Amino acid sequence: MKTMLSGIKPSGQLHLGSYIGAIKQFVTYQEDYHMFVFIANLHCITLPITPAELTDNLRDCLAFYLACGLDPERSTIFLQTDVKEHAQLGFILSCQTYLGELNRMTQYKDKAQGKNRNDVLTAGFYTYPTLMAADILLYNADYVPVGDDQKQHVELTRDIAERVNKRFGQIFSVPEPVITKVGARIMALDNPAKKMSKSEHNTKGTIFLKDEPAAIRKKVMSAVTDMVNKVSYDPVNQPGISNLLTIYAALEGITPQEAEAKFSSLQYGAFKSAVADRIIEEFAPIQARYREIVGSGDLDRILAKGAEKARPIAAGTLKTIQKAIGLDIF
Ligand code: AQP
Repeated sequence: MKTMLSGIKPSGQLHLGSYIGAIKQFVTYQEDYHMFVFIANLHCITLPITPAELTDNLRDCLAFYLACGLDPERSTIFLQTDVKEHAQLGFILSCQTYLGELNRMTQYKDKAQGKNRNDVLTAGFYTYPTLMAADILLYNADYVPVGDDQKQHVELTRDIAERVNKRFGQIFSVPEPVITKVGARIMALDNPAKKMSKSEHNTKGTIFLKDEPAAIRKKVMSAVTDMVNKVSYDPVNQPGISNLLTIYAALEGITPQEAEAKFSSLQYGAFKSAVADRIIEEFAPIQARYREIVGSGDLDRILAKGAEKARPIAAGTLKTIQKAIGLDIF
């Protein structure tokens, strides 16, 4: 069975984009792959976050993984810091990565244009792609399901793996990104030119997994559209409507074109209402399970079990590379 690995950085509340672009995929893939799903807590501290918020987010992330259908008996679900090898391999790989490569990372370039960047952006934020490479390579993952924005990081991981293998012998599997066909980039409802994001402070554009039905309906009904007045899938000229079609299609397991055929005769108001209904229907059982799970004592036990399964694999890979590069005496 091939190995797949992915994770989420719970730097804020999880949202519809995290669900469609990540968690929903993980749940499907656990049927056919040896699946590792982790909570990327180290990645959360690359940008400012309060300790209380971070702790809450970690618990929520795990509870939502389970509520959405990740099965700890089938998948290895763990917290990144419970496996110390992530940070250790991250440092080793940062010594195999060139500054030019990190400078080219789009997420860094975007943030590096901001005001006061020298006092805001940390060394950890700059080198986080090498930590992400370690996350993946520790488990010799064959495939890494990611949303559109993370593809570049998996490509850097491949380059680092190939470089290490060339220099020190065959150590790492070279992973391939897996990008979902529908919903790899869910856009903000209030600005379809921007990705739906946890760190976006304007919450009108983001549907959170925790949102009540009334809030979901309000956000969808006020989603930015256009003056064309025809429901059609045309991301260039009708980005708002196309985003809503993509959301509906991803939840329904159909193509945006099939969704368009279903709604093309409707006015925007009726179409938006159908999309809101579909999201509310999808979230209802997830939110009910989340409420049961989040207060239960099961979360600790599940993380402990996941770390127990992940640690020996990670330790084996770290030992191999340490030996290969001459860090170990025995
Ligand atoms: N809007 C999205 N559409 C589709 N996929 C998405 N993902 C995130 N947002 C969308 C995918 O979810 C996985 C986990 O992402 P992450 O939470 O670890 O990091 P991120 O991409 O940086 O997510 P955010 O919400 O945009 O967080 P902030 O605002 O903190 O940067 C990834 O595979 C991602 O592509």
